[in-house]
Amino acid sequence: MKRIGILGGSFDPVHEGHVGLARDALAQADLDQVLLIPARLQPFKQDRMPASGEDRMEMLRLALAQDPGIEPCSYELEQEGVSYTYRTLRAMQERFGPEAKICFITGTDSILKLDTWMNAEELLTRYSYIVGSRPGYDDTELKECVRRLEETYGTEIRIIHNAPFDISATEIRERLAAGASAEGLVPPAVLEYIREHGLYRNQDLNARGLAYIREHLKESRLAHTCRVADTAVTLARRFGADPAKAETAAIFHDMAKNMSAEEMNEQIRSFGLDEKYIDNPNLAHSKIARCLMVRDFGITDEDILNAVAYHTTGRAGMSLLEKVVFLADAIEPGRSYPSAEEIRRIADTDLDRACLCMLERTVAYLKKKGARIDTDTTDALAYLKDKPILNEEENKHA
Ligand code: DGI
Ligand code: FE
Ligand code: FE
Repeated sequence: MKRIGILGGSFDPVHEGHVGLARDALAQADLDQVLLIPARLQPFKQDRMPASGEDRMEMLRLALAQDPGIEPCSYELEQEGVSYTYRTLRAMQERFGPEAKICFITGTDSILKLDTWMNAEELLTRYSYIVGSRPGYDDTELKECVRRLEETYGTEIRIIHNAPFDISATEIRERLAAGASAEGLVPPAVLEYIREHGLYRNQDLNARGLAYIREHLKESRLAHTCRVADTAVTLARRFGADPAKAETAAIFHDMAKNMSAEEMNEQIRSFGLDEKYIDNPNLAHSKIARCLMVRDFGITDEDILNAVAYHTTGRAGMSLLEKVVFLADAIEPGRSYPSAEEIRRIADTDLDRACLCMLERTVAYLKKKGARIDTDTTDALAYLKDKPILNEEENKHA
């Protein structure tokens, strides 16, 4: 009978504790294979911005490259909504067939609470469990629990020895955000990936931004913001902008969007912004956001600030990051205006042309509505039109 070990978690990021547990389970519990399954994390339901599913998968691949028999599995990332262990285990049973034994790998704390999980009886009767116990740890409570579960449900539970790993992913993220070393805690290839992609670098700031927008934005606007952040990171990587800056700018870009018109006007006056933004919330929200980012969040990075301030209009001479955020806002997957698909297609290869196409569309739309077109919009349009067509390599360094 094939025995498959399943280890779930956020893996944000995967660390030596996870890898060690998977190795110990493979070596000590007669397993043929171990799968590490990252959970779907709902951004905006959490108090921080998690790394994307693709990044967490990639970090797992890097961490497990030297371990035949241990692999990441994207099953939960591909599902809609919240993940439940019983659903994942059902799916794994289906994948490996009725002859396979699905063995859920867990820590001591989880097994003690297993009978409070959703569909606990199904979990306890159909699957086996592998519990990592630290050497020297007082496991009387664990043994008593194992005995009770075996007696009540006939569950097979194996206790394996697992070297203590005293650091959590939370502490690792905090170290990385503080610029401290996480060497020895995270596999070297994963550390390199984190550094190269700027993961966790702005996490404190992003978490503060997240808390603000969760309080000030409507549900649908939050969802939009989340999609813009994802899209901005993707575009940043595609065109060589800084993905961490793109993500931060995206989180903040619409922070003032749901302010009442009166409050916007008040803010425009108190920040000394141009009077032309009075009674023009479509343009004002970007400018107010910039001021709030400086005053209330201490953000000084001009590129991030400009990416937010010009996300609605663009401007002449706009930077790579400004284009990325402008375009991400325009083509995030929730946008469904007529030319959205066409602009997405252009954005696969050509950042400037995609921005240009979006600006042309906006101008046409505003003309039809009889709305006043801002000079920044017209300037951005003229700028991108006159720009010689750059090839992709040049575009990266423009
Ligand atoms: O805030 P979002 O809805 O995510 O998107 P946005 O900030 O890009 O645009 C908000 C609105 O602003 C949108 O309906 C188009 C409009 N807009 C864009 N450029 C101009 C503009 N409105 C005026 N009046 N003038 C512009 O130049
Ligand atoms: Fe906006
Ligand atoms: Fe937006």
